[in-house]
Amino acid sequence: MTTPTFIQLSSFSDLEALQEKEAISQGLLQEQAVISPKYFYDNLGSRLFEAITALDEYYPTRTESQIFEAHGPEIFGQLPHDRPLIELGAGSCRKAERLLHWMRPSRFVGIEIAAEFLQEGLTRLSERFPEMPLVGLGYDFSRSLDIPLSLPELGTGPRDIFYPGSSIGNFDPDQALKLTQSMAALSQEGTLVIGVDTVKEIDTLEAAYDDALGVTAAFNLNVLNHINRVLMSDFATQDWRHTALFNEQESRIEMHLVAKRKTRVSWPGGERKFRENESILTEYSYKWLPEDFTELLKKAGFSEVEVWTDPHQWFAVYRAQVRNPA
Ligand code: AVJ
Repeated sequence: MTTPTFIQLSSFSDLEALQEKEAISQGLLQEQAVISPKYFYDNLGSRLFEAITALDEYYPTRTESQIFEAHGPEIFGQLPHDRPLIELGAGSCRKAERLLHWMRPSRFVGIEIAAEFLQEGLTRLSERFPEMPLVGLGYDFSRSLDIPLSLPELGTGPRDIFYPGSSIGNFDPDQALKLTQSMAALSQEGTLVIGVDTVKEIDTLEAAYDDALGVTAAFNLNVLNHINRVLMSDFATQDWRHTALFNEQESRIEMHLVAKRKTRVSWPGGERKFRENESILTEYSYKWLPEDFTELLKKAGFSEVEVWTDPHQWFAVYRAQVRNPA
């Protein structure tokens, strides 16, 4: 059995650690306070997210799996077997586990910000697929969308890229264009398979982000615990409540933490007072009409865009090639 190779790319220098705290504190001091959604994914947060994906209300993961189950061989079966497959935001590698039944890449590379979580997933994967070379990269690609192309562990091109789960929803349309452009560069004329949530009934959308058990509320509130550890701040989770609303104009879910009462939060070098009902924006989750996302992929340099969806059109999976300059 091959042991997974693991590389931590974001091993912070002291300067970077300082810049990170500075960025968080700037976010908290804006008129509309913000915390980046990447801070959801500490170890507990990653587990809470897994729990979210098991909720009745949270249709995206389940629906995407249905699409893969129904069309997996068609989507992945024709991909050449001699290429590396790179998954962005591989998490616990559960999707990769399914996918490796339909295709045999020359190696599997998982990139994930929650490094510990990824390592666990890769270990499980190595038991199921002992012959497959496995690489884990602990890397936060929200810091820089320019993934280091020349890294030997990524293998040589063309490479196939897998970005499921509508993780691209955290990026606004401009950022999403830049990200898909850097995916085109990373793939070096390979194939991209990407899962993206669609626009649908408001009630369905809002229930998915505000479930009856309160798992999403816990996931949202837990960001404060993570920030407390990174920034040494003194957020008290009991002073905050979760909200999630669909902004139709912008086609995105907006998640906030709302102050239940007047509160003051302090950290070394700063403080912020919040009025009752003042909020912190923690996440945007954009929803895309298939025709608009197809357009975005074409703008980013992809061609031959194909789309698969479920009977309700609640989720969409796109496969696209990087256009070969004739
Ligand atoms: C991981 C960004 C795809 O937007 O649906 C789930 C995160 N937030 N519930 C999403 C999330 C609240 C999720 N993504």
